[in-house]
Amino acid sequence: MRWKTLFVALLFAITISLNMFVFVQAQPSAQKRGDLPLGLYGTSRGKPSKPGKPLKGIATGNVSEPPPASDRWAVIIGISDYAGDEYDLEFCDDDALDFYNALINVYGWSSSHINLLIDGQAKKTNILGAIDWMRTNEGSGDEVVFFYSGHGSGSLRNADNDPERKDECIIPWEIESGYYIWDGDLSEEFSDFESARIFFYFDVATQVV
Ligand SMILES: [Ca+2]
Ligand SMILES: [Ca+2]
Ligand SMILES: [Ca+2]
Repeated sequence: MRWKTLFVALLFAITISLNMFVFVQAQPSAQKRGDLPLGLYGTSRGKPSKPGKPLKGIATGNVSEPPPASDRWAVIIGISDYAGDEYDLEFCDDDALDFYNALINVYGWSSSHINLLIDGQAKKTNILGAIDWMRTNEGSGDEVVFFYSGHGSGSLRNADNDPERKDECIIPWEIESGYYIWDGDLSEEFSDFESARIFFYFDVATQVV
């Protein structure tokens, strides 16, 4: 099995392996304007995580220096306005835009290396297409970032046919269950990336199915 080190951050940055996706779950009411995870290079503005026993599969520590901007690629997704009126959220689009602007203005990223999907742009096919775009461009020494702010869900029905009993998903703009992207799907999507430096950020308002 091929292992790579992945990094997830909400209020802190943690590292996980490809088949140990961790979804940080936040209620919509907890999503506040400006509550932006900036832990990419160890500069989180949020509370530090509590000391204690690390979660299984989680690595901790500082991340090495990033490659030059020409070798960094990102997909940033923020969905506040879902299809219909029932499941709309607040601030997920703002958080994605803040993150996009922070990468460019604070960390010197190139806008041409960032695929930004907001609200109706974040249909399932577009999200998967953006991952394909990143896979086509990235190389072994590159840095890859996947940022998602929106609805998520979980299932005990082995929704993705991976060995986990409990599975989690992100929910594209369509909101319907047939469009969910499960952790096993994401693991598969990223399994053949060459980069060993992949950051995942999930700021997820959880639903239960
Ligand atoms: Ca809507
Ligand atoms: Ca499973
Ligand atoms: Ca799974």
